[in-house]
Amino acid sequence: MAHEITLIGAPVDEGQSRAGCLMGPAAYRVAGIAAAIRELGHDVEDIGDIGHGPLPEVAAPNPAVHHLAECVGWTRTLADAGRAAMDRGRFPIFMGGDHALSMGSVAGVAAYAAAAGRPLFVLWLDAHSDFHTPLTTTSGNLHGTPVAYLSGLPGFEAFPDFPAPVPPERVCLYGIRSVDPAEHRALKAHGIPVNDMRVLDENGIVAPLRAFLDQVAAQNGMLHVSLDVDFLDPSIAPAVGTTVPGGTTFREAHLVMELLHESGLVTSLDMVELNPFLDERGRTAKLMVDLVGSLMGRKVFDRPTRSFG
Ligand code: B3U
Ligand code: MN
Ligand code: MN
Repeated sequence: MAHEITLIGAPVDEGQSRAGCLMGPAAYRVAGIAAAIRELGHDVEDIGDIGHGPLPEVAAPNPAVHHLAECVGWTRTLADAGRAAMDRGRFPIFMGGDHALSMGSVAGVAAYAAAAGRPLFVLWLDAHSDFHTPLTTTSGNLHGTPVAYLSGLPGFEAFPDFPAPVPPERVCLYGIRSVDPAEHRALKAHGIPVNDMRVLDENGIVAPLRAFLDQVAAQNGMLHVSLDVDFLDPSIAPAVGTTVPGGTTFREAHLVMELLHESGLVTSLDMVELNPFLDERGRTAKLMVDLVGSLMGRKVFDRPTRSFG
């Protein structure tokens, strides 16, 4: 199926403490993201980079939290941009930018899904669970909080109310290998299944994902995919501020993307945490673009595929 893709540049750098993610959208353009998707038969428009808009007056609920006003601003503008793209029947790709951008991207997609009367599912491809709240974070980096925000947890009073919080059984954390103690407690209390590397090593990279995709298909759901660069092993994707060893291999990552394509279920995508300042001759940006190619249908050989649902 041909998609109508809208590239949304989201140069968010305020959700963490290492400057450079703001160069992400430019790096993806230089790596040829639009042409790579167009080559696969999809329509592509690039609406350029958006900003965080006017800064609201907000008080941080915890002194460690920094750039709260900017992150709230980004959440508003990205939610509006995502919703607007989907209202036009398009498939938004949010080119980050750090992972704080997903508070906005998922809020926009969730607002659209609620209006369309369809359940939203979220696949979080990440080394981290990103399940802090502004109350529990000790680093103060809000890129560690979007899963808690989209789950409707308290502590996000400075942010717009999340439209229709995503229930735990519709969230799939995948590739996880770094969870802070407060996140661990909150994940257990809230009941979000955690596909950490223990689960993926034992079951393989395919089976747990298929099980989740079967759920999405059975409920005629929409599926937002949030791809953090650190889902990948740092040896193949060095351009990220928070490297965690033991990530997915080149082949596993492509297989995940191919499976997602085959499912036909994905309706929006984030590409987050690329820090081009830390890259080696653009290899991480190129790999991320290649992975999007697999998600959009690039394959070595065409063969009948298994259906979902
Ligand atoms: N959980 C830690 C580390 C972290 C989360 N996301 C990233 N790093 N990229 C924190 O700071 O919240
Ligand atoms: Mn993340
Ligand atoms: Mn991460």
